[in-house]
Amino acid sequence: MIRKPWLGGLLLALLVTAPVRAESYRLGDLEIRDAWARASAPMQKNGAAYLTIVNHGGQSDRLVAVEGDVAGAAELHASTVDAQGVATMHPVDGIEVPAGGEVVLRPGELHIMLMDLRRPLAKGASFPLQVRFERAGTVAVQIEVRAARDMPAGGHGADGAQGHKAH
Ligand SMILES: [Cu+2]
Repeated sequence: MIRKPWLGGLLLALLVTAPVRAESYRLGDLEIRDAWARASAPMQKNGAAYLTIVNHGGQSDRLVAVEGDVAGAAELHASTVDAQGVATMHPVDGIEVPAGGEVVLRPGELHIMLMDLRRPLAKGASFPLQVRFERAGTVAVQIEVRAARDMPAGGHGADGAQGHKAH
């Protein structure tokens, strides 16, 4: 006997939609979502923020600058791992967002480097960053601070933590 088969479907739907997703922002043809930063350790000098940019338009754009009073400066960085497995990172002029494509900033890869944090990044808090694109202009994005262990699977880059002591 099948009792209330719809209940299972309802519960499944709730489970699927339950995870809290960061807000998404629209700026012209660009959509910015999943904006987050890793919680900082006490006395940590630099932090890192990440986001996903989707370009729904037919022309490419470039992420060219990020600003926010949470840090002394914000830079766009790329991380690379050399043949010896040593992670290094370097500033980049901009990050291309191809027409109809998307770019994901994530630990161990492209990231927004928050230099000289003015206050610790506490899990559960959030802070605004001004994100500027060459064509689309500037949008204020609220960055959610997450615990390091909440990072997406597969990413374990050093940016924002140990790796940035070299700065
Ligand atoms: Cu960096």
